[in-house]
Amino acid sequence: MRFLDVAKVYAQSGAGGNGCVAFRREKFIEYGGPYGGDGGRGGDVVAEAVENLNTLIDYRFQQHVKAQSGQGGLGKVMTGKGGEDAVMKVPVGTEIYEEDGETLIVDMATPGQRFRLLRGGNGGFGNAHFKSATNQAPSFAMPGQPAEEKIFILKLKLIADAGLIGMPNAGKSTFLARVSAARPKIADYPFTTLEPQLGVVKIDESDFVLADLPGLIEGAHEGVGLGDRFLGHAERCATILHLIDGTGDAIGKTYKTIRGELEAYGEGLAEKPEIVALNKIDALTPAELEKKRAALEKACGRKVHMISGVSGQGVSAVLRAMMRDIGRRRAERADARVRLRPVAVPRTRAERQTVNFNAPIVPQIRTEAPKAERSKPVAKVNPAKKSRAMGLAEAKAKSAKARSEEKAKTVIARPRPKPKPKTGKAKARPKAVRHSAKARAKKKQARR
Ligand SMILES: Nc1nc2c(ncn2[C@@H]2O[C@H](COP(=O)(O)OP(=O)(O)OP(=O)(O)O)[C@@H](O)[C@H]2O)c(=O)[nH]1
Ligand SMILES: [Mg+2]
Repeated sequence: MRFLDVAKVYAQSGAGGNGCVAFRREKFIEYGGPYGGDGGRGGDVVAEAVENLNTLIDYRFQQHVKAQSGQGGLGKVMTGKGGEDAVMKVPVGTEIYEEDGETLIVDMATPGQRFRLLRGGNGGFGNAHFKSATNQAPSFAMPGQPAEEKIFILKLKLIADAGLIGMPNAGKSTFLARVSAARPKIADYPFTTLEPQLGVVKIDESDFVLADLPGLIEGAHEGVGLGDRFLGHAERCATILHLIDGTGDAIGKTYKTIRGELEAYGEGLAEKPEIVALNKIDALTPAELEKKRAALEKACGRKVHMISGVSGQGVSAVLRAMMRDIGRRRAERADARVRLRPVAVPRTRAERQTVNFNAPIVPQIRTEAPKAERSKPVAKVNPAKKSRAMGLAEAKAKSAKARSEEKAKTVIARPRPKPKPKTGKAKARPKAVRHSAKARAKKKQARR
């Protein structure tokens, strides 16, 4: 299948169905009244990101996408059928732009993501909708809303973790074939690779997606060679592996040319983590190797990996360095996802009253003094009065102690009477004595 990363699509949503003008005509039902139904809704145009696609080639052959219109309303107050939505399936990583190609509408970066691009028209109201006390037989209905239409530009930016960049013939495709199961075309002429190739790399129990991008040459940002349009695929990468052909001349200049192209492209590519590797070391003598390494390290100002895509020398160390950058970015994204996770705020009364029985039981930590202690207010004592008060209190305590000792001496504790064992028959309560009126009056007199 051919790779296509830019497509132009003409899309149209469905128009709403017209409302119906109808009157009820039935035997024995006089003044049946208005009976026309509403029109159906037109279908939307929806974009959906799907995982099993990796090119926009479908839109080379199908450039018009049209949703179904709604059916008109019918008699007997029947609403017309709604139109079917038109779903545009796009690969994950597709950006959808306005016709100008610069105003981004949506980035379809997550599998299964759906976005409504055009809204279908609403159906018009039928005449039954307009009946009222003052207009009992309306003979008009509303037309459906018209469809929307627009031109969209789709741009696919591959979701790769790492990108391979370099001059043509630097050995990028050979490297990809070495580290993954991908089988890109390899040949000793420039621009063998004409479109990006993807491969899954496995290293130390982890894996990542590596993209082999077509070669860049001086002036690529002005369209020389294949231009820089494939650099868009490196925009989402966590790291860039910059390969330099060790058998070539002017290593430092080659490095700076590619860096210049990345800077001219912009979009943050020049600021991305970069790993620099001198390739094809199997074809170099040790003296040449040292000379070229020194030249490259001077040009890039950092450590350079020495590798060979053919013999596999130094490849694992490069992959580990790439995995470190990728792992760092993955951790940052995971953090951001946690931070951006919406906090569930109860909105309805029923939600607020819901008890979460799954919540962990946290033991109550008492931070305040117990209630009994709190209830005793601590009286503020004047320091002058304090000694007197203390003296009084001491005297009081002493006298209380002396009294209790005296009591203990004089009072002989009597043993408590043992409770009598209960007999079978309960003791009858004394009956209330009812006094006569004369006796009560006498008692009242006595109280006075
Ligand atoms: N000796 C040697 N030759 C290599 C090595 N890697 C690649 N080559 C050769 O270099 C030539 C170009 O290799 P490719 O992998 O096609 O280079 P590329 O960077 O993909 O080139 P484009 O797709 O044209 O940009 C081929 O003839 C490879 O055999 C290497 O490590 N050692
Ligand atoms: Mg290639």
